[in-house]
Amino acid sequence: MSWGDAEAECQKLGSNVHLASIDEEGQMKSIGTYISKNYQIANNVWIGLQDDRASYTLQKRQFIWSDHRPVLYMSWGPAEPNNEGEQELCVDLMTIVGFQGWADSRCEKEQPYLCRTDPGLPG
Ligand SMILES: [Ca+2]
Repeated sequence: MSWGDAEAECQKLGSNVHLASIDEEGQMKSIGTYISKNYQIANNVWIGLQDDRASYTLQKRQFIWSDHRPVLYMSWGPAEPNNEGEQELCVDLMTIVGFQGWADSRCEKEQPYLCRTDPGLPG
């Protein structure tokens, strides 16, 4: 489904659930390995990173996580983010690099998604 629909689906799972944020390289590797081993997915997979449109008007791209965590780490795939057609405001895990590199993509793209939950956080 689209990035927006995927984020809404994650939120239905609980008050602390959003599309996945990724904090560091070890976590990225675990996630990429997990998806590759357990799923046959030809599409990219949505995560919670999105272009902050407000700052985009300032000609400076800034990415934010839908769960409001600080952006501590990024793992762009080859030639990404390229903002093709100036319409790629959402971020996914690239299937061609084993889900370990990120791409900016059009938010309307229909594709699988990954949620993240933190039961320890207050709602
Ligand atoms: Ca792109």
